[in-house]
Amino acid sequence: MDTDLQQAAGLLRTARRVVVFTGAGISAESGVPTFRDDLTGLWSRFNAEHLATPEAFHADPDLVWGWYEWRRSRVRHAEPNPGHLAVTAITRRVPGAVVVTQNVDDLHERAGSPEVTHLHGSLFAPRCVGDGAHPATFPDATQNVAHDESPSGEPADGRRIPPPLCVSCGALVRPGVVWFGEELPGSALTTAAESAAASDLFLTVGTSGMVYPAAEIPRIAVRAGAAVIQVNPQPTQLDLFCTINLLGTAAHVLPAIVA
Ligand code: BJW
Repeated sequence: MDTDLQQAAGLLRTARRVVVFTGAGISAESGVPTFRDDLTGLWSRFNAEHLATPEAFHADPDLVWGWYEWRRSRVRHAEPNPGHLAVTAITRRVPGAVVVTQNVDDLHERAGSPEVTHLHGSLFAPRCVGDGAHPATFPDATQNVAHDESPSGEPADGRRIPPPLCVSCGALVRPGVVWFGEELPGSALTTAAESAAASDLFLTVGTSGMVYPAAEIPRIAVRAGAAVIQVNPQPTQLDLFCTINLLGTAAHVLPAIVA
């Protein structure tokens, strides 16, 4: 085992207050696309301003809902990978370990991690846009969406699906994710910030560290004196802050440091 991996495994063995902070990269090997990777990232193929803002939903709800139905379908057909399973192993080994994710998929939960804090919401928690912000229940249409994908796995061009209407108040139902310009759920942000401030070991996995305020969380851990281990095959905005920078993919590196 190489020295950095050995050091990381050693830190994990002795740590008492561990936070695992994940981004889209941990789900990449499950076939869920990241946002900013060249060629394969969602934002290299789709315009975030037209799909991931409140203004976009207001302007064209059917386009936005259709795109998120395609995203939901992709996640439904994906399985947790060894990276997600290694995170679960950490939660079992270290009492009180906290998992904070920016991801809107449910792969940590399906890998068995308990109490995952979702900073950017969930594809599976749509809510209405009305005053009550009711949680929404409606028939799952993702089965149909999968059949409409092109051979490359992309949604049919311009596919529009009208959002359902809230059964409580009749307003449009919207994806339960945090779009650009929107506030993060307060309780999730507080849990993340407080856990980072109290941590002695902070693992950041598969995130570019570019999107705020989530990108502030690893920096809080650094200021608190925690050791920071990064797992990522590419350089990131967080390189400067890392105690150990493990250049590799989540599904390969995480199981090696948990073993
Ligand atoms: C692998 C791998 C493998 C690949 N293994 N690794 C301060 C400065 C500048 C701007 C701002 C600021 N504060 C706020 C802003 C504006 C904005 C922002 O941060 N913009 C930046 C882009 C500059 N932030 C906001 O708008 C936020 N809201 C806000 O600030 O509100 C203020 C407010 C206060 C009061 C009232 C009202 C408002 C909200 C941000 C919401 C982000 N939403 C998204 C979409 C979610 C829904 C959806 O999924 O569609 O969240 S954007 C997207 O980016 C998504 C992600 O969670 C987030 C982070 O991306 P992530 O996970 O890091 O992915 P990538 O693709 O960037 O990186 C993947 C990494 O994995 C790479 O490093 C790869 O190398 C690596 N990798 N394969 C391991 N196998």
